[in-house]
Amino acid sequence: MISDTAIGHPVQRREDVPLITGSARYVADLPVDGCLSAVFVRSPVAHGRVTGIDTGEARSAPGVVDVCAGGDLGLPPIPETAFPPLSPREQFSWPPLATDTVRFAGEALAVVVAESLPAAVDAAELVVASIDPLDAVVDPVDAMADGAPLLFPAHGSNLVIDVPADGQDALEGAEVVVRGRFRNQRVAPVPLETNAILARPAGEGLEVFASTQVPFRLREGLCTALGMDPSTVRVVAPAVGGGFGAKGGVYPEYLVVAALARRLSRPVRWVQERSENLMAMTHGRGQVQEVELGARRDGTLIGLRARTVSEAGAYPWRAGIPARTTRLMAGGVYRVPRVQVHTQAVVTNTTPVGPYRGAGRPEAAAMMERAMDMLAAELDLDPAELRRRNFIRAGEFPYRTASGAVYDTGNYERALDEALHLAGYEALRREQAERRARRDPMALGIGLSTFVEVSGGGWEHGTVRVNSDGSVTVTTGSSPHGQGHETTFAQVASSALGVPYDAVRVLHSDTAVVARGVGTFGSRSGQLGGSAVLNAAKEVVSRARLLAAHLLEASPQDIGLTDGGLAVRGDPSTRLSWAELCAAAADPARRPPGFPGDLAAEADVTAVDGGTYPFGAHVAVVDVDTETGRVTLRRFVAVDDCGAVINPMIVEGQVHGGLAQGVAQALFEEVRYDADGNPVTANLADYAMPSAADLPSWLLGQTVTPTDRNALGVKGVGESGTVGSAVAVQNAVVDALRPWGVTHLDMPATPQRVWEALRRAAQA
Ligand code: MCN
Repeated sequence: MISDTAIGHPVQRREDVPLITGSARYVADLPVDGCLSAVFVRSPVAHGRVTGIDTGEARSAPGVVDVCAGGDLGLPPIPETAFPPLSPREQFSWPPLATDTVRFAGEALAVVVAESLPAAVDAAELVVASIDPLDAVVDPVDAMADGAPLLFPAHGSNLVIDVPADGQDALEGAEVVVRGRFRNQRVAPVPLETNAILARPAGEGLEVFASTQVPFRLREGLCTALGMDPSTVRVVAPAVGGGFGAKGGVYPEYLVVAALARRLSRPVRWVQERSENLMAMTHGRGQVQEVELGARRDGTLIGLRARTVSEAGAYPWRAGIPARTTRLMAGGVYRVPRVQVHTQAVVTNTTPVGPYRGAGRPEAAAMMERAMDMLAAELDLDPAELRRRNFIRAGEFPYRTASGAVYDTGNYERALDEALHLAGYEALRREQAERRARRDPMALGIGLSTFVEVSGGGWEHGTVRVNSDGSVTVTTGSSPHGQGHETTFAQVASSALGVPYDAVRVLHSDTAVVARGVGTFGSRSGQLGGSAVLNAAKEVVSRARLLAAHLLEASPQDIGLTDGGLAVRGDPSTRLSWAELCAAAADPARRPPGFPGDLAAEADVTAVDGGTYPFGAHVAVVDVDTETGRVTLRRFVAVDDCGAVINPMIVEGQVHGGLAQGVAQALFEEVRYDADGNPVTANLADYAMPSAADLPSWLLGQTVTPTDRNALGVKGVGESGTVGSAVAVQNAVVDALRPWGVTHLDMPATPQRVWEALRRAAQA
């Protein structure tokens, strides 16, 4: 039956069976005869001059096939990603194996390749790196101070991105201004599967299996670095155990392993260990925000002025992506006539920072939503009321913001109404007032966030082909790693063609099978990849109508879709099944002159006006024990609007995952270093990643405001749960502590931090 698997229905993910039963194959599982194992030797210090790397003893260790360091492989350094108007600058490029300087603890210095993993691990211990330590700098603000140790002395400063605010004084005419300095702490993406790659020679070229979100981008990066023609390189992303944005780049290790496979003419595999992952996979967030929000006494916003200092880590590489997105989205869901953001990013002797679920939007939402709560407190207004007074109204779309985004569609007040209703807001405020009146040491906090984010930039590719047996093959350039594209894209194709859902196969993540594509990040796949599949399917239908009209001697306008084929409208007896149509197309005697020999089509879909703007409203309810500082998240309501929905079950799952990561940032997670740049959270005992037991049961609501920027009406959902949730919890904690004199608390709200904030406030 098509009806209960069509677009809009909660179809169970077809991906789940192989994933849950263990038959899915990750890079580490691929059976490849004669495969060598690579192990990286990493810098034990955060900053230093490399004076020599002695690989002699390692080379002669049992089972060792090769040891390379520094420039041995002749690989070019990895370029910085552009931050318009700045273009990539060579001096900040990242050498795949450190040459003269190491800039963070965990930076790759050398690689050992051996017949077995244990042999490679043992031999790696024998590589001796001589490093003259240099002073390290860890804190981004310290890194900007005069006299700070410089990571790139030729640049003269650690400030690598400095884009001033534009526009006139944002606060002019404000009757009240609230000011804050917020620290959006650095967190680690921690996908279940770490980075991993297997490269093997294939004729003159290479076959590469990698844990990546972007097979086409990886192929391009490999070809550029190795001087190869893309037609000779095949990249496959097999089962990928999550990425959360951090697998969107071409890592140094990936270039090294591919180069080794060529150099040794043998397959080489590398699978990152967990501690290695916590040091060498890009981190996320890491932004210090100085914010001033001006308003009139009635709460009407006048302007936002901010300076954001993003941590780039040791190499700017992909750090510009979140930094510029925070700038774009700074004004949030409000009519803010003037927004001025001074965007900076600095290098420090720490792991490079890059996009992580939300990539700059959670930072923007946290900045604005904390400031809105401060303003509400200053004006003695209910935070919900202050938000209501300032929302961009439903009739004002498309809406051009002061920072240059053009929001497509929205109804922010409706989302807030729904969230407040689901949370039982009035009753909660009454309970809070009662507890405050009796000075209950168990404080109740209610935190709101109303947020908007940007999703789905760039373009994506899809094809649809009807096979001779009437089944359908879809290909997509997107590369799912937990998002369920095989399910949702099959729903799209089956709905558009009127074929059973089970008759549709979706192929992806293999550059030998898919002609071109971009990949999966930025909550882009449903709207761009899904719409490409829809457009290709519609093209197949319109061609099939011409063919059916020819065969049935009818006018194409009179031909319609019927269950499993096409027929003259109102006359099911004329039905031609898809298999019959396919056979007719293949037969030159039966198809019309000039008609192609198959029923297939392709489509590329490009984002309109920078993408779509999903939004929502979250309400967090916390109990804070003011005697111990312990925070318990009692209730969490999330209303997310991602436009039209292809699969509500998958959308819910995506929101759940996003909420978990946002709440984790609010309450538990933080990447930390000591003053010398040694990582102190490089394993999962020290890095507090929550389990399901640490999280509440989410209460979800939904509003549906379709976009007019793609054929499906779909906006992104993969990140929105993360965008609004962290600050909702943070606002709830601060709300709980207000009677104790606490006006702001940086994340994560660990018991110690909460307790210290209470102590400080009591002493003030
Ligand atoms: N969808 C839908 N209706 C909508 C929007 C989306 O049914 N209105 C479906 C899509 O068809 C797709 C899924 O929901 O099956 C997510 O779609 P989308 O929002 O387009 O996001 P992407 O597929 O592009 O996934 C990227 C997004 C990002 S950016 C991060 S980070 C993230 C996320 O997905 N990382 C994840 N979700 C993740 N989920 C898992 N399990 N693992 C990760 O690493």
